[in-house]
Amino acid sequence: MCGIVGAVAQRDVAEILLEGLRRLEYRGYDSAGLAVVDNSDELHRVRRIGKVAELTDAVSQSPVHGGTGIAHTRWATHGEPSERNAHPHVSGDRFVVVHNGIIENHETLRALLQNEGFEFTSGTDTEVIVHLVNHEQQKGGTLLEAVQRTVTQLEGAYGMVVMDRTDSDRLIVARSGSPLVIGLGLGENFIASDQLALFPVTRRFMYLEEGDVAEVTRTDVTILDSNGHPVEREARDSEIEHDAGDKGQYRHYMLKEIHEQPEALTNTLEGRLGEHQVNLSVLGKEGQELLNRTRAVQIVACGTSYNSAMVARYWFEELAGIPCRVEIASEFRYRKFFVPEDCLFITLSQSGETADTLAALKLAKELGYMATLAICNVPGSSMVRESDMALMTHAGAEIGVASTKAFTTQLANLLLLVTAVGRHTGMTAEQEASVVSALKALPQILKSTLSMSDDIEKMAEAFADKHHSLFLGRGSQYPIAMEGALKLKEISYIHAEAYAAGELKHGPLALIDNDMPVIVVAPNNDLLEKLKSNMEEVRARGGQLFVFADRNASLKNGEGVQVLPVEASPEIIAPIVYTVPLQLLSYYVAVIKGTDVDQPRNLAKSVTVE
Ligand code: HGA
Repeated sequence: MCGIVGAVAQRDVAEILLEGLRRLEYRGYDSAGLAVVDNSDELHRVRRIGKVAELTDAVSQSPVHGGTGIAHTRWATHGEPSERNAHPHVSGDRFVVVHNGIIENHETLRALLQNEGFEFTSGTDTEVIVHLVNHEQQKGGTLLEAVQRTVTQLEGAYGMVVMDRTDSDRLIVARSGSPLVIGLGLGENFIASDQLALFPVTRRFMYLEEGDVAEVTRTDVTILDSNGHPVEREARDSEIEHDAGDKGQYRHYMLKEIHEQPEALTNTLEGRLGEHQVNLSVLGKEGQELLNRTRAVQIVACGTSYNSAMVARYWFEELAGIPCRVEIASEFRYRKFFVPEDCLFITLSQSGETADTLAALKLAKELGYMATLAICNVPGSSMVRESDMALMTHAGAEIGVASTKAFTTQLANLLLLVTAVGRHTGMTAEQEASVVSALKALPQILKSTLSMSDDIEKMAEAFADKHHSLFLGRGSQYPIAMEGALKLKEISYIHAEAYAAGELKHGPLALIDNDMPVIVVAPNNDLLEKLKSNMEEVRARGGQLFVFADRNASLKNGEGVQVLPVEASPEIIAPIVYTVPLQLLSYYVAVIKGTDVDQPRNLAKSVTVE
């Protein structure tokens, strides 16, 4: 969330900053701004409400020149989206700050600073930082020292960059709870909240650790750890193979990413499937030994990742026969937890920077779980670095705010993991071989499933004027119904609820009328007959059913029932397969409704605030 870009260079940096913001825009897009210091030490700040395009227009109308600058695209947490609240914030026409995170003690600090005579011009928590830096600098010393003293007074989370108009040879950066990377160039250096922002200028990065404060000049990077001691942070070439690029033939990133799933799944499974066995040697010998020892699992995640964890719960208990608990990260981090013996703690996150999940991971390490494992899409992310082991999803950069390929690749990795654990807890070699063969077939099945696209586009028309909807599933398809409902809410703004189909009669049936579409995921499994009864309950009350059913399930269109046949698939991978039509449905409903599919209102990607 919130994108930060900074540059210290000899050349003009405004274009680099704007391009960086465009690349980060999916993380926050209610307003944007930049500030650049020119050769005469003049500060030029431009801020605009709305998207980065508004800022780009403003800069192209009155260009800004200068080799040192910082920029930000905002997802408001404190203070409404407006020009006055857009970053960068300035103090005394000299100090300039962009910030990602939340300063929790901002009210106390604001009162203190106002007493000292500082005038606030925004409603943000961020503005306290810049006045505090100003206040500390007045006590003397370097800007780096002023920032060090500043951060000791901050409670909450921050990734920040500080610039001094009168000394534009350097930028000071600090991180605690919000990611920042330093991009290394030749005679120029850069900063960003995500390496993606800097790919046009460098592929070499240094990742700051929690509590680090650093000084970045054109030629040097000096880093101090949380105790103020100088530290070296390794410089690494980015492992992200290809740039997210553009949307290609697709109208939206989301549609592109939905269609990339067969390839993403192929990549995620590459090297991890033997002839009849799962191969997780990527975790190393020690990692595999930890899986041998695992006798219980705790998964913590948020949003879409939580839904994939919920599918894994069915898998762990059914296939591996071990207890699996799943908890929303923002709940886990604030409640007391019982830690079973030999319990593996798993976090799931596309970005690896999800603030609540990271906090839960830290807590888990203190609580004494046997080991921690992250399933994540971004190499080098905080979650990957802070976990004992990581399984990368290799889905490629996901730009659409509504997660698609990150979800299905997480599921595939979870199934690999269930199998690698399960073979030590009672799963037979035949069961393992059938998981392996199902996973091998998966990319091709997904390809066939994508060919439902045109039919789903037609089906979507029935949703354009609806305000509410219900999604139903049973067993491991219940979390898929949850994910379908989440997708529809996120991008079409239609209220959607998911229920385990057996729950209908305990309340939600009261909502059914012909204005409430009911979407059902109906693979051909043991629960199909039960599900058919649940559908009858809806039909008998005038509900409109839209059913995604296995083409062999002999479900037919009829009065109030529209059936879309789905490619047959082995039951174990059916949750992954049925996700795809639900993604397409929410996509086409959103397109018909004319919403901003890739950047839906009020949301942002990579939730780095609590
Ligand atoms: N709290 C700051 C920054 C918000 C943020 O980091 N969002 O992801 C603000 O509201 O401006």
